[in-house]
Amino acid sequence: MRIFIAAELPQELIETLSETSALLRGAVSGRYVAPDRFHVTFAFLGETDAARVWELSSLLEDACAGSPPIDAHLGALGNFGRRKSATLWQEIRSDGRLEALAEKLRHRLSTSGFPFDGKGFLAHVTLMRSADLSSGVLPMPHVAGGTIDTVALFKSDLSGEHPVYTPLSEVVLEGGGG
Ligand code: 2AM
Repeated sequence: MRIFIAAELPQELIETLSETSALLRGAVSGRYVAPDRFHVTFAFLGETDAARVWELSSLLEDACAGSPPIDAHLGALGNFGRRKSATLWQEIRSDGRLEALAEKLRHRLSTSGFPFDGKGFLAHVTLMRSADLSSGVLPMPHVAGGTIDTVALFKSDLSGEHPVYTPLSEVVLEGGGG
């Protein structure tokens, strides 16, 4: 099955990202990500043996142990890919805490023999895919802060009209130390 590990987002960030997404709808053509699918990917594993999912769940528990919830806020818009078919996202800042957790998770995946996409981690939430950035001027994004307290192992099913992301296991961040 197709697997990735990502942070789930608190309601206040989802609502603000939805406001930015609504502004983008008026400015840029492309495929919009539904707000219930917003997330911050830490590691994309791709096709993974279903028999190893339990192992991944405990790896996730271990990597998150002792990590307190992460205060984050939304930043600038950015994009990957080609100008006429770009992935458009909003940056998410956390004083390096998201980066540190991504590093820890990726290290554990490597040492446990789980291959993952090796592109460097850049904390972002994808708002649009196949966006034509030549078609308009990007709006100023809405910004807000919120606390990220859940990391999940997701199954991604691309067989239907829209991707379906199903959490297979979730870890609540609850270590001390703020
Ligand atoms: P993106 O949001 O920047 O597109 C599920 O596909 C998630 O895994 C997406 O959030 C996607 O990031 C991320 N991802 C990272 N590397 C990927 C890859 N090689 N193929 C598909 N998705 C990838």
